[in-house]
Amino acid sequence: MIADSNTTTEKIQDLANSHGFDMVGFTSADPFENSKDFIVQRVDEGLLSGLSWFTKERVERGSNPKNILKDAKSIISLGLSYYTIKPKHNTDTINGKIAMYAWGDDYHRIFERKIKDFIADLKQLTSEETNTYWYTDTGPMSDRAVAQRAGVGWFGKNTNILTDKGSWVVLAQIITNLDLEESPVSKKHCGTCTMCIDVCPTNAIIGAGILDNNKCISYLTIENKGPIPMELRSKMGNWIFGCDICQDVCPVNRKQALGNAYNDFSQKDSERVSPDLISLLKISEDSFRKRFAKSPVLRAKVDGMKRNVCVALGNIKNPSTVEPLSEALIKDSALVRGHAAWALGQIKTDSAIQSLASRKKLEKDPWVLKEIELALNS
Ligand code: B12
Repeated sequence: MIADSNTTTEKIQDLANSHGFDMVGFTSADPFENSKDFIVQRVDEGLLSGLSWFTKERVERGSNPKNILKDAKSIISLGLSYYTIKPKHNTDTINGKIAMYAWGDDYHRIFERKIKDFIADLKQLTSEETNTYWYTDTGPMSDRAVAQRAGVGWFGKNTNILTDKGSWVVLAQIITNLDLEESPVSKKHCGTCTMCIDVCPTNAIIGAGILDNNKCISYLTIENKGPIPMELRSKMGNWIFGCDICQDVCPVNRKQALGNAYNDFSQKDSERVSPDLISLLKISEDSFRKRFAKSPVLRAKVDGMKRNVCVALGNIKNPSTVEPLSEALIKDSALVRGHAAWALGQIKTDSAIQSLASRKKLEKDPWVLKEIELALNS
């Protein structure tokens, strides 16, 4: 479509930089055969089985950009760094931890705003006939496979794309009918380092570049809508939404710089970073929506969040939390009641045992009843 593709690619690179994308790379719209095979294998092995929507059909469709945009020729891969400074939190309260990508505004919104503006200018630069189709996260494409092939970064053993600016990066891509020059693929790799594998408390990284979704704290606290497997609860510490452990230890992340969209990702309110767990346990659905307005945290839903809070409290084991947990054991949904029972069983003071014993006489839900019995016998 464009004769002088070299120059156009450079101009698009400059345009993307001027729109504040921290990383920009280009790759062809050829099928992603290698990553398709890897991902299908992971699906077959059941490593993504908790995500019912993550099917082989979806992977097949997402692996060929031409299934999405018929006249696709290239893909523009875009990255935004979400690295930000943690606000100080109240040390008098008992706090949980939220993964860094979720401290500020939801990155889907941030990308949407930026990509729409960028595409408008891209059409001005090239032609109104330029076709585009963009995704971040929610599409069938592997955002990481695109970023890797477009030279934005390399696959870390924790499965994240590591870039020269670290792995605190979210990814998006624009498929287009423009014929663009491909960026060189990064030659970097993790070498012999296995820190992320060694440190994961649930042993979710079962091999270099292989994650068992069902054990990942990020999955357990965000995507999983049911009970958290009992054997994993005590390994989750006080993470209540997502997890950053495998990125925190990564040597590539030692050097850090703030990204261009820092203002969107940063957070001054420590309650959206290290929330007071007791107030979260008591929060109403309405207040939850208000407190986490525009935040990815809403994805957990109020009951999922309260479930996570119970697990964190069960790990912190502070006797002062017996009262609010006992209240949750009576008032909340079955999902929360069951995890409140577990937490009380971990704290195991006389009053915790008393609450469990009195609830046992009234509880009607068979799963919660079982949790209470296990907590009493633990
Ligand atoms: C499903 C999903 C999850 C699942 C499963 C994660 C997983 N690793 O598969 C859960 C809920 C656990 C999750 C968690 C997180 N996610 Co997520 N997630 C996705 C989603 C929707 C699909 C990912 C996918 O295809 N998984 C299937 C697996 C098999 O693919 P893969 O991990 O990419 O596998 C590749 C490597 O293993 C590599 N490979 C194969 N063999 C080998 C061998 C070696 C030696 C190596 C090094 C690599 C390697 O090739 C594979 C194929 O490309 C993408 C968005 C999208 N549409 O792409 C976001 C995405 C991957 N998530 C993202 C983020 C930010 C996170 C979290 C950091 C959030 C948090 N803090 O809690 C964690 C990170 C956990 C982790 N270590 O992966 C970002 C990642 C950005 C980046 N820098 O990589 C994405 C791209 C969203 C976005 N648009 O920015 N996520």
